[in-house]
Amino acid sequence: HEFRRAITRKPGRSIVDGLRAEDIGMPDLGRMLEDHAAYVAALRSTGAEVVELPALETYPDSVFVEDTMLCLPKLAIAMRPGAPTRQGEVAEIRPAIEAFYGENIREITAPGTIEGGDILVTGREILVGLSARTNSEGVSQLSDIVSEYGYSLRLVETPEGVLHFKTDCGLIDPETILSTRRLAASGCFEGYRLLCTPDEEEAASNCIRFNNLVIMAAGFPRTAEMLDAEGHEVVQINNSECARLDGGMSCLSLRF
Ligand code: CIR
Repeated sequence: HEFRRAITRKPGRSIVDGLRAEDIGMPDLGRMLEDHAAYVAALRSTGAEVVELPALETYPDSVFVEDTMLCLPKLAIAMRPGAPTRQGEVAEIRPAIEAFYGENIREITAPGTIEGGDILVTGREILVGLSARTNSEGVSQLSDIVSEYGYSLRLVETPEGVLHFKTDCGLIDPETILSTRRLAASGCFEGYRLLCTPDEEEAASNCIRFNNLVIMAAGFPRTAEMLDAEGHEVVQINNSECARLDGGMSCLSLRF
């Protein structure tokens, strides 16, 4: 599957107010901007068009655009974030989505909640993890929408204490998934080719396949080596600042 475009949003000064499960220090905007630029450059290097939206100070977590929309080839679905401080991000990104999808946009409505970080689209189905941000009403609305387009959706569990389903996994190719051992242990990837992150490198699992590249967070040499040995062209991007806000490689873009 070829991605022709991606949408990102620059981080702003308000990132210091971003949500986080645990305080491991304040994110530094200068460093985050540098990392963000490297990420955008990696996406662009594949020949894709990348739309970079301006920073949105009203929404501290708005750099994590993935949570606001699900972009499938024929339609986009506006999410309804479970984090109340993030719900307004959806209206803000909508015009950028309309520019590509026109009328082909559907939406999740109250009391449903769902965030893109809980959704993994593989070569054969859509996996959605229930989490503190994604409830069963949100999943059932999404299931109704995508089934009209011939997709099958499967409900899975996000490990306890983990923000999103995809915090712990990423798609390497249509049939291969990189996952933490704790998530794989749930059995949710049965039937797929599974690669597991080595101990202490769990945070590397939230990687993305984008055209010819696998883009992963820097600082996980054994995972990088494993992917390299599998024949992938691996790009490593510093993720220290986003990690302070529980964000990773997938959250930073919408890819379609
Ligand atoms: C949040 O808690 O919503 C943000 N600080 C991090 C969102 C990360 N998004 C993602 O994994 N898709």
